[in-house]
Amino acid sequence: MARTLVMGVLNVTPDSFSDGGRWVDADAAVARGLALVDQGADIVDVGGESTRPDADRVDAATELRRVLPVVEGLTARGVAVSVDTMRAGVAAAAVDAGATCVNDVSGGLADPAMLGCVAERGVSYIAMHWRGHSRAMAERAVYDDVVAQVCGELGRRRDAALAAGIAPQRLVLDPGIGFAKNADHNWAILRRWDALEELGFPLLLAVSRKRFLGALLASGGTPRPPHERDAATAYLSGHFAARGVWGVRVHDVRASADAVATAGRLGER
Ligand code: PMM
Repeated sequence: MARTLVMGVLNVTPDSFSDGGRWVDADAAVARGLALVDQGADIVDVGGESTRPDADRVDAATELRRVLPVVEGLTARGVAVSVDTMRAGVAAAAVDAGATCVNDVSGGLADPAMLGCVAERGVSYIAMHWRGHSRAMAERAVYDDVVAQVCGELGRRRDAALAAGIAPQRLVLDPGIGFAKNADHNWAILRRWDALEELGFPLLLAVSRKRFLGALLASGGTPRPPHERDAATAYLSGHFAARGVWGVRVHDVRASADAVATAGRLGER
């Protein structure tokens, strides 16, 4: 792998925490995806279901209706697309429409058909650490040793993905920053990235605009709003690119693409 990949976030949802409601129209979403590529995205991650804390689930038909035209529109224009979904049916339809990667925040736990579906289609798979749907997330943010437990639980998802027949060279792992984790949990995981590296697979960093950055940058008790968390996000993109992370999933693509390029040049020998 030459360098860290930049995955641009494209949420085709009315309610995602940072870009919800902006790209619900398919043409606008495709245009947004093309703009992300212009800004330096290697992959556009298209999602039709918000996973923010307390979000309600959408039904499969709605999710498919949101995602499919956008995947088709982007892949027709030669854009590499991943589909952000927990549903095997949505993943299958998106792959059939040209998506080359399935990004599953549940790591195969939400839909028992997911791992087999991905294995059968031979596409890449991002398995994230997950402890339950949005409504149950906060109460499950309880750990004795967050680093050891996240690594242990994610290691079991790795094993399940491989056992289902997903090719090792197509598997990426993600600790799921902000998913059933409070700010201290998130920082602990980021500080102990070496423990995740020991799982032996490429890693995705997905911190973009997340709540723990808003808390870090709060002023007078008011969290920094999501779209003003991009400098902190880009710093982490550069930092983890220097560590050789496989990819960074971000909203502000330009800043993180610049950070990744800078880290790459600095790391040359
Ligand atoms: N976070 C969100 C959505 N999809 N996918 C992966 N692999 N990892 C994440 O941490 C992740 C994700 C939520 O953020 P968004 O609402 O801004 O997309």
